[in-house]
Amino acid sequence: MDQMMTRMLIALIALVSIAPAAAQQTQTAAKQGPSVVHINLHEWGLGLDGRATVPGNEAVFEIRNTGSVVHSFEIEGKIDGKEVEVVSGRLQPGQTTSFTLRLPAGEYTAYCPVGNHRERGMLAAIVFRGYS
Ligand SMILES: [Cu+2]
Repeated sequence: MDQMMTRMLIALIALVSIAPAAAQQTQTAAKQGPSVVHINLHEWGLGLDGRATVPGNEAVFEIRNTGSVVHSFEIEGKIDGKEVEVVSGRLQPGQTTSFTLRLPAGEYTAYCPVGNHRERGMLAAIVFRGYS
């Protein structure tokens, strides 16, 4: 076996032995406790790039107002046809808050309910996948 072949073989063995361990680790991590979703309220966005995915049913929303005006964080959606909503309350610039939500799998809408901030871009979809 030439040197090149030996090196490729070693690399291949390394890949095969690492891959199952990494997959297992990810699965374990996903099933341990809630996910953390960082919300960065600012003019004009939530810091989520328009969308966030929660792998399970539970998420801790860590919310910070990094903007220069008052903002708030609201998440709403439908559970069994009923409208539900959770609101953080108004946050001054620099203020933080957090809450934990346990929700059925589905797509929810997050936005800032202050003034016309939602229309200006402080809006994102939050998808709870639920473990399946
Ligand atoms: Cu706002």
